[in-house]
Amino acid sequence: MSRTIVTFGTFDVFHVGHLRVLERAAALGDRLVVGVSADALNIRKKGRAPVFSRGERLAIVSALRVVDEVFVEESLEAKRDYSVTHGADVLVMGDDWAGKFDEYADVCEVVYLPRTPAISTTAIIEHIADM
Ligand code: C2G
Repeated sequence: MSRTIVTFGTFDVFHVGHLRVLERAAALGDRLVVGVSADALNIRKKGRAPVFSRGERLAIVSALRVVDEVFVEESLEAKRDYSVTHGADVLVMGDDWAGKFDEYADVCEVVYLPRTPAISTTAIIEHIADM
């Protein structure tokens, strides 16, 4: 039987840390579905609008070879519904979220993958601003 992996993120200013987590998530199953955060959700999470719009971030993530399907994540709290609707066998997140989604372990397996060190959207924005 095929195994569906679901993961979430903003994926703003797409970088190699994003690519690695999606590649490692995809390797855990047969089909990778990615919930890309709405702009309003990113403002709530990070206190600023994303650099790239939702449409641009969806276009980038959906073009990746390892990604089978994308949808818009409107709310952090709707993970149970999203996981069930998209048939998740495994919910994968980077370990900056470790422990935060354990409550969904009754609908699917919950796995936290180690983050790629020393790269983040915020660091890239600050680096470019300093150039
Ligand atoms: N990531 C990573 N290594 C990095 C940076 C990010 O592995 N150096 C991972 C994060 O852990 C996350 C994914 O890449 O699993 C997307 O990161 P963000 O775009 O920062 O996602 P975030 O805004 O944390 O949104 O519902 C959960 C949220 O929507 C997650």
